[in-house]
Parts: sequence; C-alpha cells; structure tokens
Amino acid sequence: MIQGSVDDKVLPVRRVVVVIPTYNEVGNIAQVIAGVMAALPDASILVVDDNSPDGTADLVDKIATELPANFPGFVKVHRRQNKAGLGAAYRDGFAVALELGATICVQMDADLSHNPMYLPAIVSVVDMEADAALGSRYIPGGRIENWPPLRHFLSRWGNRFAAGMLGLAINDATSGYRAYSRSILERMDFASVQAEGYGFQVEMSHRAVRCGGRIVEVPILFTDRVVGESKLTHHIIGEAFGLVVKLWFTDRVLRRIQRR
Ligand SMILES: Nc1nc2c(ncn2[C@@H]2O[C@H](COP(=O)(O)OP(=O)(O)OP(=O)(O)O)[C@@H](O)[C@H]2O)c(=O)[nH]1
Ligand SMILES: [Mg+2]
Repeated sequence: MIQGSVDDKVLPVRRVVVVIPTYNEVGNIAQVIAGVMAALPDASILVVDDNSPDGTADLVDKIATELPANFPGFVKVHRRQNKAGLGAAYRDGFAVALELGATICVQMDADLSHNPMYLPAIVSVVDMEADAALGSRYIPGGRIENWPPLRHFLSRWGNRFAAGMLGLAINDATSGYRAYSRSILERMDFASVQAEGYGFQVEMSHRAVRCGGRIVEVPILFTDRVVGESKLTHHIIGEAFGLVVKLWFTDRVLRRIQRR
C-alpha cells in the first residue's frame, strides 16, 4: 500500500507580483502589462508610478478595469507624489507587494528593455532553488542590442569593478530584471537601502549575498528602449561608483573587527 498521499500535504501557493516602476512610460506600459500577462498568466502586476505627467498611472487604472473575468491576480497602480528615483519606488513597491501576499517579487523596467518572455525562466529559478534570480547580460547566452559602445563599456566594466571589489561572484549586479523570494527580501531589510539608481541594484545584490542568499543568473537579451526617454544621469553613475567604494570600505572594517 502506498504510504501517505499528496492530499496530506498543503502545497505552498506561489504568488508572483511583478513590480514595475514608471515615470512617463505611457507609450510602453500597455505592451509591458500584456507581455507579462501572456508570459506569466498567474502573476499579478504592481506599477509604482511617481505622478508621471504623461498619465501612465491613469492608463494602468484603465487597463485594470478591462481585465478578463478569469484573470487570477490583480493589476494595480501604487501612486507616489513626486519623482523620487528608482530605489525609492522599489522600496515602496516591494513593501506593498509583500503586504499583498507576494511569495516571489519580480522587478522589471517598463521600457521594454526587459522582454517578458524571460519571466518563466527567472521565476522558476526562485520557485525551485534560489533566493534570487538575476536576468544577466554578461553570462554566456546574455547579450545587449543597440547600445552605443561607451554605454556598453561603462556597464561591463562597472560590473567587473563592483563584483571584484565586493567579491560578489555576480556578472551583472546592475541588472534591473530580477526576482526575489519573499524570505530573502524579509532578511535583507530592503527598506534601509539608500541608493537610488544602478546603486540600488548593486546594494540589493550585495545584501542578498551577505545574507547567504543563493543567487542564480539567467541569460537575457537586453534591448535599448525605443519609446520614451532614459532617466539615466551622470549622478546615477557617480552614485553607483561611490556606493561600491563605501561598501568595500565597510566590508573591510567589518572583517577587521570580526578578526579581533
Ligand atoms: N517610479 C519611478 N520610476 C522610475 C524613476 N526613474 C526611472 N523609473 C523607471 O525605471 C525604469 C528604468 O528607467 P530607465 O530610464 O529606463 O533607466 P535605464 O534603463 O537605466 O536607462 P536606459 O537604458 O537609457 O533606458 C523605467 O521603467 C522608468 O520608467 C523614478 O524616479 N520613479
Ligand atoms: Mg531603460
């Protein structure tokens, strides 16, 4: 006789929330939402909008009222008052997603640089074995299309610099396309992360590694945005560089104290 049965066990229910920060993405957001729904039909979508003047948030609200009756999740927009940066939007977005019961939080840009077709791979890695999955441009199979050489150079060497200084063993610590398990987000105290741009992604990667998180990179093809404007500034690049130096220094001081 077969001992036990699957009915004895309560299988954990996976609740995926895809968090998408937006600032003036009215030309992209409908396509991104449709892409997420097609790629990951059981996922919910939380757009975090910083009062975009182009009406991005209103468009998301409209899409939310037109969902098919059998759509299992939700499409919501979390409205913030002012443009306060990517990091602040994600800190709020993750807090809201966890409050709404997310077991896996995905983050992705709204500018179609992050193709939703990679969502099943990224999410299943967290579902099965990892605490975080990073969509990576710098592992075999990963690639960037349509970036000017200087942008490519800065990103590639910025990543080598961050990984080398901080001992991260991550090839694409600045990637904004990733998924986290609920438990690693809770352990990481993400609310206290201070960086705003690429620095936010690096600091989150660093914390995940220092928390003992298992991180897996999934190759992605990254395409440059076609519609809308980039929010990348020199300040964001400078912030990321300064952050790596700061984390490197605190790591060294901590190691010294621990050795004593
Ligand atoms: N809520 C919110 N979203 C933002 C803010 N800044 C950028 N975003 C969004 O964050 C995502 C990434 O921003 P991008 O401007 O594409 O930045 P990037 O990908 O580093 O730069 P490009 O490659 O040039 O596009 C997009 O979905 C933006 O709309 C912000 O201050 N608040
Ligand atoms: Mg972009």
